[in-house]
Amino acid sequence: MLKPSSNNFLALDGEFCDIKTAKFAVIPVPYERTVSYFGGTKLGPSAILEASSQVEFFDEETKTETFRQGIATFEPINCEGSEEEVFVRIENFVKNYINTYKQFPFYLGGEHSISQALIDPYIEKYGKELSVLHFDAHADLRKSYYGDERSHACALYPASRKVRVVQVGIRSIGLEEKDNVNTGNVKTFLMHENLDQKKLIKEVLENLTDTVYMTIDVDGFDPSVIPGTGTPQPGGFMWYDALNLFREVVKHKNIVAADVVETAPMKDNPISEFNAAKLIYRLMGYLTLKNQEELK
Ligand SMILES: [Mn+2]
Repeated sequence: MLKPSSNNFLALDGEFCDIKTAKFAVIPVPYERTVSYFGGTKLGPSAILEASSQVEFFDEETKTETFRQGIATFEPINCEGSEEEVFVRIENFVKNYINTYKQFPFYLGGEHSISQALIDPYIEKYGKELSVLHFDAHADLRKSYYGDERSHACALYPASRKVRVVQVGIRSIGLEEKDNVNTGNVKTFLMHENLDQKKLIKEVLENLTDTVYMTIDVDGFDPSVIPGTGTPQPGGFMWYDALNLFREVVKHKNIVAADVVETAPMKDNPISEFNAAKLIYRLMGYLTLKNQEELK
């Protein structure tokens, strides 16, 4: 279950993807069950890994060769079986991972519902010290959707009952979840009300606790940045605005894990998976500079 993969992030091999020395781990979770619009998110992790072979080793913004920190890629978590079985399997994997490995993990989806199983073990570990930065077009705060509490439309509901959830990029809310927005543990920054990026970043930092799990639904980006996704929405984050936000969050908070979900590869157009791979590598760059106390 935990053996290193052959389809490695950045196509690394040898010492740079050795699990014993790596600073980062990439863990594919190719789960797709409850998509309501475009399918294909189960192909997201493998497409991101393949596209990552085209990302330059030298990162032009952080001016680092982050891969030298070591990036271990895991075999995909087995997502075959009943919903219940798969969720238990993912959760057990994460619990085991937390107890066994020190590498910062990037979990690759797959549809967003997996975040329920990914986040829970971190809540168990950190309790109310943990907050979740939720980057998404959708609030994902329905208690259930078409009778399913593990729908992608419910991804953040369970976490929001337990810990602080700070939502950014939100521009689609269902009537049945509107009362779950901006109440209790949930702070929701609606996209159209928060176009002043400096102000938004300041308020996001104020609303997060010091220990943060980041869940990044790629539809938080504008579809011109990442068009290949399960349920696209217009008017999302542009590339540099999102990076500015993520850089400041990494700089000021202790990030414990991240997931990047909902990439659905398009035929003959690899831009979505390539941009997701570049985003992950950039985040690794920020985390590396932060560890070296050089993040500006
Ligand atoms: Mn979404």
